[in-house]
Amino acid sequence: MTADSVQSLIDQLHEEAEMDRPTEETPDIGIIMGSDSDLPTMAGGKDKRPGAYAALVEELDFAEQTEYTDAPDARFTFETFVCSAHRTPDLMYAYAETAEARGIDVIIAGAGGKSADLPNMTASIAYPLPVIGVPVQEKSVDSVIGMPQGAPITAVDAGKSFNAALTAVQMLAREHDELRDRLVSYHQGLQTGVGEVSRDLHELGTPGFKDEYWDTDEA
Ligand code: RP5
Repeated sequence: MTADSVQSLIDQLHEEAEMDRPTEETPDIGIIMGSDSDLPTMAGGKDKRPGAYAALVEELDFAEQTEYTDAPDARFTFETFVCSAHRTPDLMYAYAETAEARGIDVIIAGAGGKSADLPNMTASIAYPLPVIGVPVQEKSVDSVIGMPQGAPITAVDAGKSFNAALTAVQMLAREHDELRDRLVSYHQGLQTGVGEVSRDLHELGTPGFKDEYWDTDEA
């Protein structure tokens, strides 16, 4: 028996799949996760490393689309849902089954625990849409990446949803030069940071560098 709150999401996904909306107005990336307890890893949060949300919004100028029929001004967007493979298998199935028709080009799917089945099952149902799996914990890695021959999934290391977002945008960039430019610019920013830190470490010396860069407690 499917709960009403879940059934209404399933119905909504199917209705949206029938709408045939212009591709510029549909989310390009779908982010799903097994539980809202995965959100700190999938999005980033206080005292957590930055996640997919930060990569997309802060580094690559994407916007989150919260209403399917009311796209943000940003050309490139993503959407976010919780759908558990084990608690709400119908919702997982509906999301994966309708994703392509709803205009999604790539899915990022994260799950934790030892039975992290959302990414691999979504990859099988959404095929040929690419799915990037994020094992939310180290113990989830095997269940995310362990797919049989002929049933592909792409995956990142445990917790690295930031990289999953970059990979998703790399896929989209094959068709959108603007995204290619944003990825290159992001990488140049990384290089600039390393160069500046390296020069400072060399020129300030280790004690001077610690004074400049570290909190007093760390030194
Ligand atoms: C997995 O079980 C979820 O992806 C989550 O990582 C884990 C625990 O879920 P909660 O009990 O916190 O909802 O399916």
